[in-house]
Amino acid sequence: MSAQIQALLNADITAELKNIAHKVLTLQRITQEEGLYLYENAELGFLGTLANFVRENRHGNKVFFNRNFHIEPTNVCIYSCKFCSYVRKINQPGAWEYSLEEILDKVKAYDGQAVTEVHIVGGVHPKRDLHYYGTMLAQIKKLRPDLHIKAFTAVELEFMIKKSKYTLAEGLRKLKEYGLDSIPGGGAEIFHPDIRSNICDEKSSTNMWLEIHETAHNEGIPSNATMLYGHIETYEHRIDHLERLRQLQDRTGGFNTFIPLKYRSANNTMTELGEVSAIEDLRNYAVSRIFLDNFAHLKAYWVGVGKQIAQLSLAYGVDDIDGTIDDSTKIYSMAGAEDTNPHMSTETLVQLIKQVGRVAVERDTVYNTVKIYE
Ligand code: V47
Ligand code: SF4
Repeated sequence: MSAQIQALLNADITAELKNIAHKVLTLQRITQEEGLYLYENAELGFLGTLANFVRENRHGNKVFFNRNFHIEPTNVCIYSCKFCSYVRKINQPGAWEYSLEEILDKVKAYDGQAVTEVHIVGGVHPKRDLHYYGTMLAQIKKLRPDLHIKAFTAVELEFMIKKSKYTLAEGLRKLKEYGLDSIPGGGAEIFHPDIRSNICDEKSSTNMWLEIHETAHNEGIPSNATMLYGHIETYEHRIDHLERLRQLQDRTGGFNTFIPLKYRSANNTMTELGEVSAIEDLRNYAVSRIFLDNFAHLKAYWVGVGKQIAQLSLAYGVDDIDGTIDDSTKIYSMAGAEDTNPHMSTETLVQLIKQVGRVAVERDTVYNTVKIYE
C-alpha cells in the first residue's frame, strides 16, 4: 500500500469516507448515495488519492492521446440549447455550411500526415439527411481508408435517421456501411429531466440519447459519453447522470471513455452563471473516475478545460487528454475557452504528459497502442 493511501486511511475523516475508501481500494462498486456523499463532503486530496488508485490500477503510469482533427460541417441548427455559443440559424451572421467539396478538401489537407482519427460533429441542419452525411463519410473513407471516422452526436443521429425514415438500428447500420466507425459522446448534457427541460428542452430526450448509444453498441459501433457540468445542475443531477451511464455500460460494455465537459460561459444565454473553479473540475474528474467503475477510460478534453487543468487532472483519475486537434474546432473558442486556435503538436502533448512523470502513449480511437514515448 502506498504511503499516500496509508495516510488517507489514517486521516481524521468520517466513518462514511473510511467505508467508501475501503470499498474503492478493494475494487467494490460504490452506491449512488456514496457517490453523492463524495461530491458533497470529500476534500480534493482525498478524492485525488482514491481516483489515482483507480486509474493506476487500470492503466499504471500511462496517459493516452491521439492524432486527430475535427470537421464541423455546419453550425446551423434547428435547436437553441441555452448553453450553446456556436449555434446560428440559416443566413444569420456567423453561420457556416461547408459543401461536400470543402469538407473533402479539409481531409485532403492531411495527405501524408499520420493522423488516425477525424471527429465530425456540428449543428442539426434542417435540410441534411442520412444519405447526405453517409455520402460524406464514404468519400472521406475513399480518400483515407486508414482514418477512423468518429462522427455525429446522438442528437444529429436522431434527426438524420428519422428524416430518412429508418429505424434507429437500420439507420446506424446504414451509416456503418457508409463508413461510420464510432460515435462521439456529445449531446448528453445532463440527463435529469429537471435540468434537461431547462437547458435543452427541444433536442433528443435522455431516453433517446441512451437508446441510440445502446443500439449503436448492439450494432458493433462503440461510442463515448459526456456530461456538461458546472451550470445549474446539482450534485444529485450529476450522480443521476453517471448512474444512467453506468447502467447502460453494464448492459453493453460499448463505451470507450467518459468525458466531463466543463460549461464555458461566454456568448450564450446562460453567461451570467459564470464558471466553476479548477478545484471543482478536479473533484468532478475524481468522483467520475471512482463512480464509473465499468468505464475503462476518463478523458480530460484539453480544448474545453485548458492545458493546465488537463495536465493537473492526470493526478485526479484522468488517463486520456484527447488529441492534437490542429485548430479544427470552434465549439469551445466561441464559448470562451483559453485557446482560441486549439492545437498541440505531438511533441507538446508528450512533453505535457512527461512533465508530470507519466508515460505518453499514442493510441488509436479504440485504444490500440500506436506508439509509446518512453
Ligand atoms: O454536446 C456546447 C458541449 C458538446 C458548450 O466523444 C459545451 O471524444 C461547454 O461532445 N461549454 C460537443 N461545453 C463536444 C463533445 C466532445 C468533445 C470532445 C471529445 C468528444 C468525444 C466529444 O459540447 C455538446 C455540449 O455538451 N458544449 N456548448 C459550452 N458553452
Ligand atoms: Fe444545436 Fe448542438 Fe448547439 Fe444544441 S448544442 S444548439 S443541438 S449545435
